[in-house]
Amino acid sequence: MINLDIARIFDEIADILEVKGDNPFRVRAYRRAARTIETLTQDLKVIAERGGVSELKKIPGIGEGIAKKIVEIAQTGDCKKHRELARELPHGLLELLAIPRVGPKTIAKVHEELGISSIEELETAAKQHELRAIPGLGAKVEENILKGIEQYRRYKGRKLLSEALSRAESVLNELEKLDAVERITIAGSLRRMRETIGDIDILVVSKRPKEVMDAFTSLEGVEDVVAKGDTKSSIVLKGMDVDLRVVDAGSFGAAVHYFTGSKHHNIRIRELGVKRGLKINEYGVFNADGEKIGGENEEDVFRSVGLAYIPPELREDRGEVEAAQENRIPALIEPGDLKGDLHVHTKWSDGKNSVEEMAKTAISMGYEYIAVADHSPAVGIAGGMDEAKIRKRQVEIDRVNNQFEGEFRVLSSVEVDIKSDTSLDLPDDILKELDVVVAAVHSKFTQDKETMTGRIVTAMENEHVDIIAHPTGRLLGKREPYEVDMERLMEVAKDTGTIMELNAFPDRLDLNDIHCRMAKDYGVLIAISTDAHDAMQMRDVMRYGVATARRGWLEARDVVNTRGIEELSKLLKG
Ligand code: DGT
Ligand code: CA
Ligand code: CA
Repeated sequence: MINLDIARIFDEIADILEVKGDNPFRVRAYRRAARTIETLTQDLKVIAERGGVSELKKIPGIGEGIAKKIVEIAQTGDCKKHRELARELPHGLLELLAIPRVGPKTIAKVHEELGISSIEELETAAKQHELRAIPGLGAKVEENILKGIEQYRRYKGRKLLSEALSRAESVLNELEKLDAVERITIAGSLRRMRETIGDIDILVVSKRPKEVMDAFTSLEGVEDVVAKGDTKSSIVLKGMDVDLRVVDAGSFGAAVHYFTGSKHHNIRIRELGVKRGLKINEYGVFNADGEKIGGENEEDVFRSVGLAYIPPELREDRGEVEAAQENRIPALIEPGDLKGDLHVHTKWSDGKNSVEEMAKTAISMGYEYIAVADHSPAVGIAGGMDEAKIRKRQVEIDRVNNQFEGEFRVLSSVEVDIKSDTSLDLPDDILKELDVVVAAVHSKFTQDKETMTGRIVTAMENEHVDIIAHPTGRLLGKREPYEVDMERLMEVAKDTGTIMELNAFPDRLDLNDIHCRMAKDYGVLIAISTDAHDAMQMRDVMRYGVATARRGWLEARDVVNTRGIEELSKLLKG
């Protein structure tokens, strides 16, 4: 799919235009298009070839100018406007744009006033307090820049799970076509479904490795061939590192286990082997006489050390080895267990689809219900709903519910803002009329830990608030979580019967895996919700939420939206 590349180009155009102080509406149009394109399920290249500009323009958020650029990129692989803009921008500024917490305007200023055009220069200037001399920038900005640089370096080179997974799946699609490929699988952190991925690891069984390597290193989108051999090759594919290893059929399971990792998990397994006089490595399981006693299948490895099978998502040395010894590996939740989505947006706030369109897609996914949780007014950007708007929306919800009577239910909900003074953005007498109330923090992320914890606790104590959405507010690679006492939140959630959300959006995954497991320990229920702003997102992003839930050891019963509508209603507050 060409979609992610196009999104990347549009994001860069927006960044550059912003540094140049271009019209903010134009900047926003590119950003909006990028966000839409990222989550489209259909290949833009296919659409462009089939229907050209006119069909592209039917996609929400894509106008004439952007549609033309999509056609251009689909045909030539490149965008002239993007190239020209990048050329106009001093070298190095593009990388500065990737630093979180540092906006294009600040970058324009430091470049103009101090000639800064690299991360190192910016870091030195901030440390030596040279930035505060520039009007509009102060000590706080310097501090933020240093934090942002630290964050940037931490994430540098790591990609979101969603991006890595779609890249890896397209590589698998191509290589599976080869006769020379007998077996193929994803390994590494991607098989464990970590939230960010350093590089993609792929394993293949083949008797003709050269053919496989030739195909691999000449895939469409290869930017660099870092290494090429008979057993291992590494490429850079559209900005992502990909390793491919060819192994013998008899070693496949052992290799898959080894290269799935994690490293810490592997070490534990190897130690268990040593205790039994076995040697376990990527080639197989060997006894004291050096005879191979297993390795064709991954199960061989676990069986040889007396363990039940451990799903990849658990292999982090976080107690899974002990659990497998005692036969208490959880029956992890699966996508098919879900019966609904408790946090989606519609046209009534900042979503792109109508209530009916969302309902139809949900029905096609086999769901029994969705909660339409449009924003409350305080979240200004999102066209929030006041009381009158909520009542108007209810008429439409009632109509759709009549239409799908008995088959499907649209629950009326809001994503009500928890304001910085701890009050909710809608009064109780409106909240009590709704089926589901989702509450979330959208502002003043910098409050201290105690204040922020109190703010969320107050919301949980409200008798109408059912779910706390994206409870830490993080955006992977862009915004750190705000300070909050998670243990305290879990205690209060348990006491008040409040559900915690696992937001499935790829750059949120919030709660994260560790917090999910904590919720389970506290007996707090989780809602895996997409926060989708259109119907396609609702379908596409749920898998990342389920993956994160699995990494958090969750079973179907720990997740509230595995319940049918009747049982769900009992778990919601009044
Ligand atoms: P990443 O790529 O940073 O997201 O994380 P991984 O886990 O994919 O790490 P990677 O690609 O360096 O290596 C893939 C797997 O290979 C890793 O999960 C476990 C295994 N592995 C790599 N190096 C070692 C090692 O030194 N010892 C052991 N036991 N296993 C290793
Ligand atoms: Ca890897
Ligand atoms: Ca690797």
